[in-house]
Amino acid sequence: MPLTAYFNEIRAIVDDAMDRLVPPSATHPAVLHEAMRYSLFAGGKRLRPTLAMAACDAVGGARSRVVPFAVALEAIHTYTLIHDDLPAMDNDDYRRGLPTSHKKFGEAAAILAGDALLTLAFEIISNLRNFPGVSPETLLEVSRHTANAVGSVGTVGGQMADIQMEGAEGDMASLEYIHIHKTGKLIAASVRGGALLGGGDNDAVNAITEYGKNIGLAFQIVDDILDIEGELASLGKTPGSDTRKKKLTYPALMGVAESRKLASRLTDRAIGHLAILGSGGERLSDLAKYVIARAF
Ligand code: GRG
Repeated sequence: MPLTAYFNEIRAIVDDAMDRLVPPSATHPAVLHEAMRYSLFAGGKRLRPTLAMAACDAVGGARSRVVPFAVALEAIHTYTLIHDDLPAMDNDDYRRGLPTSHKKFGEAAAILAGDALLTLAFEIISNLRNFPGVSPETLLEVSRHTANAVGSVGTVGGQMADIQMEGAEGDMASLEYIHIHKTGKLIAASVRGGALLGGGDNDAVNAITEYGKNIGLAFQIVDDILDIEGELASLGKTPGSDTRKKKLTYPALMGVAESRKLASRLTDRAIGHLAILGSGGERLSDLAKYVIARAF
């Protein structure tokens, strides 16, 4: 099956589960639930859910064991985007081709929609009934690891460092810290969680985690490049915002050509970690290639 068809298949499964697991728009207070659903269903790529499902596929796990986790990942990712777009952070007007949450619903509702999505994600992950065939120990470990990946030593820490470094001189170590934490950790947690829930053994889970760390960083480097070279129509957000905000990025530090080479090296390294999975790792390998070739 071509990768686009795979993305579409996963999107349909995840969107259907999301519709069931997220309270309906009319639930009181309606503006909050409308805002949560507005951003969730605004047309994201579903990259993290797809990676989690592909990791589960790679270890031969039943997909039913990972679908609610995939929904939770998208809820977490969507909360980071809503909060990142706020006036106190990146102050962006467009996301996924639509007005940002605070532009449509106001700042208070946007903050609370983000808070509610993050909380809902862990409500979903910690409900054993959502994960048929998964042991409580495995679920607890996935929950702990995911929380760690998105907290103060993960995504939130990366975002704080990113804000602190705006307009500053910056060096490679700070840049690597920001990108690994802001973006890479959630991507790595997506594949690790998918492999664990799919019942992968230690070697497979560790190999897939290393794969995730490498594509996580490659993904953010490509995002930096797209901010320079991308088009508004395909990105769904205004390009050039990193430069305007004097963000510390790979192209700013090493130029676009070297950044591309680095993303490519990281992708090769990621694919190298899949060797122990044999043909089971092919889909993850295709996804790694997609990460560096993507245009949005
Ligand atoms: C607010 C705690 C907090 C964290 C924000 C992820 C993040 C940290 C900020 C988003 C800013 C940004 C553009 C980061 C680059 C990487 C990234 C997460 C891009 C968007 O992810 P995609 O391309 O988006 O998967 P879609 O819309 O397709 O889901």
